[in-house]
Amino acid sequence: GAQDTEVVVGSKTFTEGVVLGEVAAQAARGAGVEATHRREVGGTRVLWSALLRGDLDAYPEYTGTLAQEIFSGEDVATDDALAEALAREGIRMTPPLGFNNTYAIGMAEDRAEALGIEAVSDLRTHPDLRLGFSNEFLDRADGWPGLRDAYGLPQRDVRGLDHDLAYRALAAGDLDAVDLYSTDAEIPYYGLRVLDDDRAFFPRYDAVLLYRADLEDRAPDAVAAWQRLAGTLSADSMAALNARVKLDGQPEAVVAADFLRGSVGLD
Ligand code: PBE
Repeated sequence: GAQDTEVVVGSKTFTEGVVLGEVAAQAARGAGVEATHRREVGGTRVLWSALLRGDLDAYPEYTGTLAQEIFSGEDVATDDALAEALAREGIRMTPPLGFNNTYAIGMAEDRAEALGIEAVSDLRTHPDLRLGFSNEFLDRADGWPGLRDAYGLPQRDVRGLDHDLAYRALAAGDLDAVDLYSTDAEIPYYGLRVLDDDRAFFPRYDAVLLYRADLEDRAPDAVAAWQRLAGTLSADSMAALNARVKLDGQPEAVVAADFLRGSVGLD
């Protein structure tokens, strides 16, 4: 029957992605649908391809990432246009979960203060700064190449690194600026300065769940459970979940279960 199917949820290789993948898998189980979570499958393009192939049935994604990285060059300026572009690929998205996790540029507070840097455009007059970016940010059009062009940034000392290492490199003074994900727990923990994106380069990155349209027949109860997650997470509450994993060392599955119990009344 329709509910005999097993739903396979994937997640990208970063904390929030894994937490949201757990939330999606557990919400499906709560609706009586068997679900597995393949954690940390890779980056955006790997997850997207796996979803199109049917290796995955669902994964957490961000509207700005879809617009800039998956459908770049297409007119997907509104969420409706984006939903239409997805539908042409046999993919659906939930309404936004409720928060924007944007890229941002961050510096250690004392270093930024000493150099008088408050906005991304202030970086133009500091060509010798050492920049470190997560590998995907280094390549994406909505990452370093686009940011550099939009602001006319002169830095040449730019390296790629694992996102988790960026915070330690900032704290140790080995790097001057890195890309942040705005719901990262480390931003308040390290008291980082988030530079003002004064040319409004970054789009919104509203978190959504993507899923294959065929799930509407195969596992309608899972789809209904995911739709109910719309609007249940603010940026602050997402950052708090990320903090429990990254700063307190709690397993993503426990954090996700607590969220579902508290916020959407599932058991
Ligand atoms: N983001 C910030 C990235 C990673 C975190 C949401 C823009 C993304 O997964 O697309």
